[in-house]
Amino acid sequence: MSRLIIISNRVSAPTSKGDGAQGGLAVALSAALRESDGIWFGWSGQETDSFTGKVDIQQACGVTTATIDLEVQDVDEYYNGYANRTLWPLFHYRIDIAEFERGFAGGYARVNMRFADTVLPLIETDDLVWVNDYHLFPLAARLRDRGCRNRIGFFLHIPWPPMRLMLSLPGHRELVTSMFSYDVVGFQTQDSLAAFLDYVRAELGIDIGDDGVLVFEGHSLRLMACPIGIDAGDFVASANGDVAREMHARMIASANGRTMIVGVDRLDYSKGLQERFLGYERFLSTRPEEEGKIFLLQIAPPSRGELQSYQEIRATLDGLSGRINGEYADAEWVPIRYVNKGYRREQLAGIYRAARIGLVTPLRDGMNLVAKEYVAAQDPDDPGVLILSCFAGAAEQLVDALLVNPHSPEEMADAIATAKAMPRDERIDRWRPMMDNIAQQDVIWWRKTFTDALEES
Ligand code: ADQ
Repeated sequence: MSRLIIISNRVSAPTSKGDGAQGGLAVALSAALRESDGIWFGWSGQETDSFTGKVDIQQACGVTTATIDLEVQDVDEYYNGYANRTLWPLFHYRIDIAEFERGFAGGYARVNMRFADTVLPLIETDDLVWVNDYHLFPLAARLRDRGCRNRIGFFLHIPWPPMRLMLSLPGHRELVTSMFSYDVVGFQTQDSLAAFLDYVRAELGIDIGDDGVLVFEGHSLRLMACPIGIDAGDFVASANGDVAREMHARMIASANGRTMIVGVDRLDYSKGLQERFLGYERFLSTRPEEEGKIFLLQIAPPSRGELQSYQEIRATLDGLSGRINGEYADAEWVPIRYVNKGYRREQLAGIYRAARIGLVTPLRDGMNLVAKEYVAAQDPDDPGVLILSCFAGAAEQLVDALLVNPHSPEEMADAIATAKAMPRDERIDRWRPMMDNIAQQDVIWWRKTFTDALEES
């Protein structure tokens, strides 16, 4: 196995296993880095007055991390700007809030050069280089400019937008053609891959060969759909561990015989939280006999709070949850428990298991790991029901969920009613194939499928 150099915007430094602070992605990538004696490179999260290019190399739990600090202006233009105010909204179909500022694009180009300059000396001849996510689209091109001839792969964690949306990005052609400096580009879904192909057919006039390879100006690029999974074995073990059991028992006690619905999302407009609250409100308003018999626990830790669009979604949800609770609550019951904090993975596993219904209704999502975690945490003899947005990448795999259009409050209300009334046999029949998929196409499968393709390229 070649040595692996993983590059992403942020580096999730490994912690001792089992403390629940690390996500499945970090666990899986750390395992690969340990096996291959590799390096994880990225931004430290720290800001400096002026860029020094100093690389801080650390060893933790058998993994080598290499990080750089960025200038305040870099963070404003590249991270808060182009990544989170231009690409993130546009790639989640929110052209209405995407901001197209030349300063952002300039900062993005500059930081990608800074990444290339600082990571290049760490790369050895036979290393595989794996770049992750939308912060770093042009990185391979900048590495090639500097003479790097290694195999370089790219994985996009968010959706690839439809061609007509992509055309609204100033400099779209430059961004896409820079991707031909990669050897392999991986998407979460067939849908994203097809949207990318639509673009290159229409704008670059090229098409994919029978071998799955695109050729543009002498560069060959292999495309693949390679859905990310969770660390299923570890998550199932977490759900059966002491911390999860205790959390489960506390949730069951506090539910007091009521049906619990759970939602767990970063507080982000792509997650459809407002629409979810409205769908749940529709359920309550059309089924008065359910009042007092059900509640929604929505866990939503704030993210990117310095950006205005995130402050607005937070204020909207505060208002909406307050209004719905004000209208329906009584002395012994509130319909929505709205919690803005994070939980450890083991605690989440216990909470998922206590919920008869998992409500995962993003308006757009590359994959959505919460849907998979909810399924993996269930009791095989008495599983809950997953209600899943048809616009989450996970819907390509989890076809036995109750799939809904998250924009339709009626569909969501009907799905809640169906899930609540679903007999145990049907719940098991739906859960089993989803669990089999999650166990088989887990995060280790994802990492191996991608790196094997890169190694063969
Ligand atoms: P995210 O948009 O962050 O990821 P998601 O896939 O749902 O979305 O992953 C969120 C992770 O954070 C889950 O593991 C979840 O358990 C955890 N989490 C959320 N709320 C939490 C809380 N309150 N406490 C503790 N943990 C919490 C991006 C893309 C997704 C894609 C992933 C991985 O937007 O589409 O699935 O990357 O590729």
